[in-house]
Amino acid sequence: MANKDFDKENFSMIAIVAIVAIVAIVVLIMSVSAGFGKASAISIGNYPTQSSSRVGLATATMLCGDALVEPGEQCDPTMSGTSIPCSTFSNNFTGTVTCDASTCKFITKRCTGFRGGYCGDGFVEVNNSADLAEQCDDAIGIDGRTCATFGFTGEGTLACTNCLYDTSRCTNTIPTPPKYCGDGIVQKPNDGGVNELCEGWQYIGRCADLGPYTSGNVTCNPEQCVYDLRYCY
Ligand SMILES: [Ca+2]
Ligand SMILES: [Ca+2]
Repeated sequence: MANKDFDKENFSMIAIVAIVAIVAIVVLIMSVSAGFGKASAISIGNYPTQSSSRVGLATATMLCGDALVEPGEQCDPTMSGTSIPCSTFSNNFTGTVTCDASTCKFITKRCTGFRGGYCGDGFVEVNNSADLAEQCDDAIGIDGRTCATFGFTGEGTLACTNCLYDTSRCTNTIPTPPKYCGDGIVQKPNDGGVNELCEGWQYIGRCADLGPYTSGNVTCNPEQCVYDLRYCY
């Protein structure tokens, strides 16, 4: 009888432990699935917290702090020489302005120049009555400035929108990659003026098909990107 009670007690204990374990596993699986469903929130620099999917998009288009001045930005805080004269924005400004690390734009509020007024009054003010640090004035427009003023190397069009320079339509030229023997691409010619016939170690064909030979195989000379006939007989 005592044994039976003991078995019963043991059985109950085992059952409880098993149920608790199953519940724990189910809760764990549910929380992991929920985690996969949601983008994890992360923060980059001074950017507001954003989801990882947004970060992916930002990387593809524009990311402040990646050492590149991309369309929509005016500068990048990681780059040297991002301190520029305030006169870049208006002939009545003096002083220098640095790249704002959170926006990748210049904030002209610390320049010396006109104050007060409003956006569209024909004057560029370092701090207008709406507390906006103007970079340009909509009534004047870009006033001779171009995308190149902000270091863009492509063509594109600079705009003055709501008294701030808008570089979203500026572009950068993409540098042409060097062409050389060993880059895996057959070029005629490459940057060294060589008309490449092949790239890398590879079988080209039978010597007999390419010249006055009876045997042997033609391969590619990977260092010169020409056919290697040394083993043709
Ligand atoms: Ca103004
Ligand atoms: Ca090549």
